[in-house]
Amino acid sequence: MKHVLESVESQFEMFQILDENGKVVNKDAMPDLSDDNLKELMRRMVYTRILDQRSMALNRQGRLGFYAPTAGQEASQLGSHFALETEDFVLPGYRDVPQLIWHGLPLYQAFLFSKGHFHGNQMPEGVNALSPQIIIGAQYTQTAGVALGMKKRGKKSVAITYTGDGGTSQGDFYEGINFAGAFGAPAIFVVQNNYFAISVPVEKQTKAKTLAQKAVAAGIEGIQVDGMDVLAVYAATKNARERAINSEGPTLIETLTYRYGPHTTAGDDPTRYRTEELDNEWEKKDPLVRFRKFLEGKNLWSEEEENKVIEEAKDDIKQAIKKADGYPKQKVTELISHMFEELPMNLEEQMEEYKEKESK
Ligand SMILES: Cc1ncc(C[n+]2csc(CCOP(=O)(O)OP(=O)(O)O)c2C)c(N)n1
Ligand SMILES: [Mg+2]
Repeated sequence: MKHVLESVESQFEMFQILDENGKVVNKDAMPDLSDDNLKELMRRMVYTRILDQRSMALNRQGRLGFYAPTAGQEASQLGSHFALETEDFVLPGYRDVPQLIWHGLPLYQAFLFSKGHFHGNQMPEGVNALSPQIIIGAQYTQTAGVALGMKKRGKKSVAITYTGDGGTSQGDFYEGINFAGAFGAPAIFVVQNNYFAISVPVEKQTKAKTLAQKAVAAGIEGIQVDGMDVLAVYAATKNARERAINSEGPTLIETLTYRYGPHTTAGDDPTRYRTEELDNEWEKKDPLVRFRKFLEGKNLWSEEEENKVIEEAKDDIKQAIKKADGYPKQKVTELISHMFEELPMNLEEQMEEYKEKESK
């Protein structure tokens, strides 16, 4: 029995294309991306890093509400998203706002989501996504359902979802991957393993050596990827997408990554559960540094180009936060009517009360 476990675990070696120095270590796996595609990937990562820095600052100024930092996880988030098509459906967790933005959610709406405004959850026509899930793991069962729906309608598209290392301990995680496997649903399940569920380290979360190996019990494909290597994440997701639309079933992708900031802006102090050595170790693996070196080696990126992206991001953010600040405040009646299709009896009275108050 011990041998079975050991032989399973030894199969899940980390898939990498670019090492920490931006050197190609796996030429055969290099995805087919044009120079423009490669530059676009870098542009998105730089833009998203700036968005993270500005979001933290805006939160401190009281202009944003709930926010889960993303710095460190750009390759995991954007490399996987880059492998998708517009018709694919994205079911994000609370830390996955960048994927939503690159799937088409306007920035001002992402800010309204942070402020708790219902309009932040209203996907524009043609943006195939749900708003970020706060209930850990729930997006996994929803994804199995969305993907099965696509299959039944004969669509050549996939549903992709994201959770963290902590999320793999939830019942919904197992139900989702098992259901999708049983029904051959075109789903991609991403686990961004940033080694901590708030303050709980992954070693305390599970006895499993990898999270990717959890695919085995569901009878689906699983792969562990260097989540700081945007090309590896892209290639793994692209492959999973192709398999999914060719009726070869779902895939579980574990990306090894790190969040540089706190869990959320709600006030946890990472220095109480992580060491400086660990932080330093991960900053050396930084996805932007490594990809920048790779692109510079191909004469595809420069400081000038990067500064242009930074300015563009700052300008967009300035406009978007202004629009979010000026957006009509939500009313209690709106909150209730958007929550329920049919009003429960006990809320009818409150609805009347608030209609009255709001009309003054
Ligand atoms: C069902 C449920 N239980 C508990 C929580 C509280 N909670 C919020 S975030 C979190 C940790 C999640 O960690 P992980 O899955 O590793 O994701 P990360 O935040 O690291 O991206 C917990 C326990 C919740 N939101 N939902
Ligand atoms: Mg985590």
